[in-house]
Amino acid sequence: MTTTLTPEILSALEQQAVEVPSWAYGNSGTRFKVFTTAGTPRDPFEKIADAAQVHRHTGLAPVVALHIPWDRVDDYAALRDFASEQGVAIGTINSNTFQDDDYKFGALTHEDDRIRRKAIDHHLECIDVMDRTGSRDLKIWLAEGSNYPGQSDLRARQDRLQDSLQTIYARLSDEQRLVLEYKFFEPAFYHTDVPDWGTSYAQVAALGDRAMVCLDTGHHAPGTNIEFIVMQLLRLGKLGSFDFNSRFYADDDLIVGAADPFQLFRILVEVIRGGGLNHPDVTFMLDQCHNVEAKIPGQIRSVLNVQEMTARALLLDGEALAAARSDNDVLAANEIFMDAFYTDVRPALAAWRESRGLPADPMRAYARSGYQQRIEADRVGGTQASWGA
Ligand code: LRH
Ligand code: MN
Ligand code: MN
Repeated sequence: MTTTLTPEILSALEQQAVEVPSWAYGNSGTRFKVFTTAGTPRDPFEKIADAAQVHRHTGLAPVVALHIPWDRVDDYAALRDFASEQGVAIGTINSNTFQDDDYKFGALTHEDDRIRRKAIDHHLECIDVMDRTGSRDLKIWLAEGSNYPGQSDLRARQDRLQDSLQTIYARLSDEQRLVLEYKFFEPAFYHTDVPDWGTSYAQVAALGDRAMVCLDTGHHAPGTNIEFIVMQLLRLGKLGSFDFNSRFYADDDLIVGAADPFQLFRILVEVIRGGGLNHPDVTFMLDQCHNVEAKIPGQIRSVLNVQEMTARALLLDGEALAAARSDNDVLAANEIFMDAFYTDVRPALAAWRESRGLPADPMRAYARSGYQQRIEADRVGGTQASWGA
C-alpha cells in the first residue's frame, strides 16, 4: 500500500532534524580490523564538510555532534564559523573518558581523587568548548564498571558519580544541559556504573531540570522493549536525546532502521504520542559507525530511514486506534498499527523532497554529485581520522 501524505504530516516532517555524529565520517572497525577508505576526513573541518553533504542532499541533518578529544581544535570559533558556511551547526559535545590509561578503573567514579578530578576537568573543558561552539548539550557516556564480583564497591561508586556530576552540572550555563547515556555492558562485563535508564534517571534527577537521560538504541539487552522506556522518559520529562543506530547482537552501531525497521517505527510512535517529535527537549542524534560501507551515503541512508519511519508513525490512525482499544478489540488495534507500519511512504517523500528543491533520490544525487571523487583525489597525505583519533 502506498499513500499520499497530508499537509499536517508534511509540516511535522518539515521540522524534523537529525543530528549526525562527526565520528561516523572517520574510519572505524571492530577490534579485529579497521579498514581505511579513500577520501576519509583528516581533521574535524573535513568531517563537518562531509556531514554538510548529508544535509545538502536530504534537508534533514542540519547539526553535527562532536567528540572531545577526537575533534579537539585550537580555534572552536573558526570551526563553528566553518560549519555555518557549510550550512550546518555544531550540536552536542560528547566527552570521552574511555581512552586514557588513567581511567582503567574508572573516571567519574574513580576511588583516587586525583583521577576523578582529572575526569571532572575533562568535562569542564567540554563545557568550555560548548561555550565557543554555542552547543546546548554535554553528553556523557561512561565506560566504567568492573569485571569480577567483589572487585568494586558498587554503592560507593554511585556516590562518587553523583558527586562528580554535581560539580560538572554546576559549571553549566542556564541554557546548557547535561545528558547522561546508559549502556548495559561493555567495556565492563560484570557491572557498569550507568547500566540502565533507571540509574541514569536517578543520577540526573538528583542534579536538576537541565539534566536529562540519553537513550542509545543499541545499549539494551536483546528483547528489551525500548519504546516502553521512550514512553516512560517522555512521561517523566527526562528524555534529553536519542543515539539512534541498529543492532543484531550487541552495540553494533549499524545504520538505524537497518536491523529492525519495525522497532524504529514503534519507538517513533511513542515519540509522537509523547509529544516528542520536534519537541525542543529531545535531540535526535545518530550514533553509528560505517565499518565497511561508504560513510556519507551511509549517513544519508540513515537519516532517510528515520524520516521514512516517522512518516509511517504519523500515519497511524489515532482515532480508530483509540476506538479499537476502548472496545478491547485486540486484533483491530493491532491491524490499525500494522497498517501504518506497512504503508510505503517512499514515493510520497520523494515527490515532497522534489517540491522543496531537494533531490527526489538523495542516494543517487550524492553519487552523481562528484563530491566523493573530489575528496578521494584531494585528501591525500595527512592521517585519516578514525574512531579513536
Ligand atoms: C558508547 C557510545 C557513546 C560514545 C560513542 C562513541 O558505546 O554509544 O555514545 O560516545 O559510543
Ligand atoms: Mn551512544
Ligand atoms: Mn554505543
